[in-house]
Amino acid sequence: MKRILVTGGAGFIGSNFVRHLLLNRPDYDVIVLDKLTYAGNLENLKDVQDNPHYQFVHGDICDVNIVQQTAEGVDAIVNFAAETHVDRSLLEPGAFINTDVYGTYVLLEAVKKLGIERFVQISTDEVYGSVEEGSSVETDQLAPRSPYAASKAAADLMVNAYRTSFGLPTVITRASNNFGPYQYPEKVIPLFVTNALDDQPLPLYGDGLNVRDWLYVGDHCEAIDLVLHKGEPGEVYNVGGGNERTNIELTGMILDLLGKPQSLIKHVTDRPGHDRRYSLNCAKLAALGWQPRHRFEEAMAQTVRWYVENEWWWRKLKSGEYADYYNRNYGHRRTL
Ligand code: NAD
Ligand code: TDX
Repeated sequence: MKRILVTGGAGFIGSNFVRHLLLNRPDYDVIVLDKLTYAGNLENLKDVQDNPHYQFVHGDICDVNIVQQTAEGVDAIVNFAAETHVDRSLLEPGAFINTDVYGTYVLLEAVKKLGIERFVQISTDEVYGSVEEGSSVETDQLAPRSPYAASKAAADLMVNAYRTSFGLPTVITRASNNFGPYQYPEKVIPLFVTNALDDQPLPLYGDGLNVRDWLYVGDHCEAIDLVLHKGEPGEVYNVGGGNERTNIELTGMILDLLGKPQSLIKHVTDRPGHDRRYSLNCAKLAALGWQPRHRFEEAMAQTVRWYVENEWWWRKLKSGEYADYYNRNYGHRRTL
């Protein structure tokens, strides 16, 4: 494999993965196809823009022509492109169905038509639904509960259908909550870090006892690299960090790392349909040779420091469209 198309490569995980590939696979050519939605940002890739092995194409994965043109001659596609924020999927689900479902179908058609060797679909633990006890295995039934999760689950089913019907060389990864540098400040960690830096309240949904499993983005990139090269066609691989924390624990940790008071926490009206817990069994990926290498406390300290030191990156994102979204999502919430 030499030429990799990374769709959605200007977003949070995609840009970290592009950097990972250029560093660890220096003979590869990496092409990014990205629509540059509110979440896509070329500044995420500023440090690699002059790398001769990197190329950026501005375009939509729902656009058949641009996808076919860009995918011509590539050995693999890794698809990160998606609408990704659960709260936005409650406000405007349409974009999620377009990009996450229809866009994935357009990519699968390109894989079929062009005979591309490998298609990796980046999916999520949210497709399993809320897991009150135990941990999800790859064969569990999908039970998505938000429009975002339902769109991602539909995409997973379409990927598997193309595998079954046409023998396409597909693999799916289902990761838990990622954290690290370049995450758009609507997601809980960068949102709470940047609010706290400005001494603004941290809007914690409900009782704050919902559990997420935190995965450092660098560990996720290593898992995707492994699955891209060694994953069995047709298989699904869970990718979890093994760091299950309640949101209130996570919030307390952020405030401690920043030396800010716990009084910044404001319990507000819960997210409708808020999944209580996600938990992944990752034995299948471990058997392929992957383990997360970063300790949660250290990776969190490093991540919080990154936002402290890179205000140039996030400050300008928190105005304009963001301010309007913030008002729509948080303006009506009551303090509990
Ligand atoms: P993100 O929102 O930061 O980035 C998404 C990127 O996709 C942006 O660059 C955006 O411009 C691009 N994009 C959106 N619609 C597009 C379209 N129609 N055509 C081309 N590009 C388009 O997302 P992220 O957090 O980096 O997530 C990447 C992938 O990983 C997603 O598929 C998501 O479902 C999955 N995932 C994310 C997490 C997480 O914790 N962030 C966990 C598990 C899985
Ligand atoms: O303001 C907030 N207050 C709050 O309490 C926000 C934004 C979130 N939360 C809670 C909700 C969740 O329990 O924090 C937890 C994490 O929320 P998000 O950062 O919105 O992530 P989540 O909904 O868990 O989904 C994320 O992980 C799985 C990503 O956004 C998805 O793209 C990924 O698939």
